Amino acid sequence: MTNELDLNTLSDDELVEQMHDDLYDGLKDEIEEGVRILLGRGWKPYEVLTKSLVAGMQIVGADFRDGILFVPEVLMSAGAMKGGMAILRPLLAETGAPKIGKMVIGTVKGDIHDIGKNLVTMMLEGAGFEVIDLGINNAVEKYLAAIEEHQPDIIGLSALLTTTMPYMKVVIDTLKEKGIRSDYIVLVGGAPLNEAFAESIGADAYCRDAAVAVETAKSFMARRQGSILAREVA
Ligand code: B1M
Repeated sequence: MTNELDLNTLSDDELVEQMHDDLYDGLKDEIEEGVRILLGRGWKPYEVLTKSLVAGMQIVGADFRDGILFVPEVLMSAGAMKGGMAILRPLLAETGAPKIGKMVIGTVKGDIHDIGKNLVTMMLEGAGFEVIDLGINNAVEKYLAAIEEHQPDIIGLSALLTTTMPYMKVVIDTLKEKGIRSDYIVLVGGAPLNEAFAESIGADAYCRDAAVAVETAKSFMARRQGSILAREVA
């Protein structure tokens, strides 16, 4: 029982292992405390995120897949994960650098998974992007309205279900129909996707995880800014 255990007395490795258990058990308070302790011991926010929270969620994911955990339990884990992420978010976003690009991101229609998308948002903000997060279950009209309002450089689409990933094509096809597809970089991500799928629906790139999303967004922005400069010089 975690409430009988002083997390402060654990070594780093023991604490991370305990946090995996606490995430599994959906213990939000304990997860928040664990995050604070690791930060207090000098861990970098990104390390805390990946080693304690993301790794712990992978264990939850495997047991959900195998029918050992069910939706209510996974929701508790997700709530605990979000508690930890809320502490890390401002720390990951702490950068005085000017914004290097703007992204509109959202989970597509029919899909309510948002942990991965939130992580991508946090990491992009930390890398200096301005991110407009549309949340979950977004119909194409929501993306279009946000594009018009915010004029982003990048559109990010997230889907965690094999049944919702085809909706990404609906979004991209609509951009094509409106003649605005080439105005934006479209990045897609989510556990069931792969590069071949991204290519088949006409996305610019598939991002395996949040770190890849940051690298991909940066490299597309560099290319985009390069071509804008080239146009101005010509
Ligand atoms: Co859901 N669920 N779920 N679920 N759930 C999965 C996805 C599933 C694989 C579980 C399983 O069976 N193993 C399975 C999908 C199977 C399939 O489609 N083939 C599944 C199912 C079936 C369902 C329901 C249908 C269950 C039911 O009701 N019977 C239901 C669907 C509801 C709906 O959406 N309409 C459902 C519900 C839920 C909960 C609500 C309980 C909860 C979501 C809570 C929340 O998000 N707020 C939940 C969870 C938590 C999961 C698992 C366990 C974990 C997902 C997660 O958060 N992973 C998941 C199993 C799994 O993926 N192993 C599962 C951690 C996260 C950090 O990783 O999301 O992959 P991920 O994000 C990564 C990358 O993918 C990438 O970067 C992220 C960070 O590194 N990325 C992007 C993601 N989006 C990106 C966007 C980008 C770039 C990169 O844009 C540029």
